[in-house]
Amino acid sequence: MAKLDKAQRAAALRDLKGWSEDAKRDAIVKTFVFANFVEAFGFMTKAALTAERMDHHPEWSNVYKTVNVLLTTHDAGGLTMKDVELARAMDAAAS
Ligand code: H2B
Repeated sequence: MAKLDKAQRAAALRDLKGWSEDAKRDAIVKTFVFANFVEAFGFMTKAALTAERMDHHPEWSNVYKTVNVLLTTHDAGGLTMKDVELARAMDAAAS
């Protein structure tokens, strides 16, 4: 899986709402805020099953109703289409 070039990153980020680049990690990040802990954990459960199916896993943390997500491809040492696909799936799981 190849790392995204500048143009590919710009295009991917344009289509992803609420995601931004973390240059230090060559990653994309988003903070999801839900109504309460149960909603947040429900999202994490859905996203976890999708991530496992994709064999692509988020770096994330949860505090009460907030879930902070960072996506990067460890095998490639940076951002790839797999991260973009998982970001889309996480947005779908959150809606
Ligand atoms: N998740 C992420 N985010 N990056 C990876 O490079 C990665 C992964 N690699 N999940 C997968 C698992 C790999 O370790 C297994 C062996 O396929």
